[in-house]
Amino acid sequence: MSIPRRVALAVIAFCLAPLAAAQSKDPPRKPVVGFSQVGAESAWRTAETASIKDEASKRGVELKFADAQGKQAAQVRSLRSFIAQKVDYIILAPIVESGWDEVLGDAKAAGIPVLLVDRGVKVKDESLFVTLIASDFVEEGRMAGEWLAKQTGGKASIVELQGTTGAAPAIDRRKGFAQAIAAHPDMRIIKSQSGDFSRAKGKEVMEAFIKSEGRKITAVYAHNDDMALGAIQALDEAGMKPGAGVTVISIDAVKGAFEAMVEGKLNATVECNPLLGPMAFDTIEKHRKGETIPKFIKQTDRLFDQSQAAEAIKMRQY
Ligand code: GZL
Repeated sequence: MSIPRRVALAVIAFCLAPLAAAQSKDPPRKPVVGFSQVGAESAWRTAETASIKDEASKRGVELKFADAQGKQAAQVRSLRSFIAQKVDYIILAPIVESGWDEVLGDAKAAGIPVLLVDRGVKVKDESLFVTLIASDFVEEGRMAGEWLAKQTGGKASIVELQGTTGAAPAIDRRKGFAQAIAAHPDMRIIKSQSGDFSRAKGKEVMEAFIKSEGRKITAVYAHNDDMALGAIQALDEAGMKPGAGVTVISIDAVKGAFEAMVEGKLNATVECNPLLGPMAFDTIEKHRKGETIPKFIKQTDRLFDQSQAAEAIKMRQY
């Protein structure tokens, strides 16, 4: 008994339909991503911005970039604008830890996942962000303190240049350093003040420290290289021989720090990786596929001192 031709064709079409559908499926549309950046206060920040912008263009992702110029209110406005534009993802480098519950709640209500890069936030509900891609700042502070203890034989009168008030790296680098030197009663922080992560402010605050403490100062701990370079300028102008008479330790490991170590004016710096672009966009791709994302994606850091500077500077990307 022959099957009518039209029935046979219908059966074949039915069997091939799923295959045809699979082949016709377009690749998923590229996401549109809003990136709210702290500002441009340091060489580290510039490197981070470049890394995220470069990675977006490499992947053909439309990136809406907003520079908050150091103002949290500007960041909140940018996030609201991204929500109104219905972006697919938000990348946020939060200038300070607090004050994010409401706007991150609005992003969640709009169904827009938020990735934190470089700095964390304190929120009541951690489901307000997908993950934090950053260094462990307490560990960085501890590494700096332990190195200084070894370098000075556990005896130092330290002035501390803190980062931006309320920022996660400033809070935690201070905490880690204090933990490390607590084991050494002859290591004391005699002055501590924010230099806002900038070279100019770091120089200004260091000049005030020199004015009030003068030759009592035997070490400087700066929460980033930009402030350390400003402090080195102030020490030079005061004839206090940075890197020799006064030991200087900082964090970031940007190129300027290596140049200062080669010159013998900076003693050591703890690396804090700013090249977070690839990890950020890999994480977005994984999230889109429904993969489970850890709440904290920790970057590895290491310390560089003068003995490694001349070699290491040749390999530095930022
Ligand atoms: C660290 C970053 C800090 C850098 C500074 O992740 O937030 O902010 O250490 C930058 O140089 O200004």
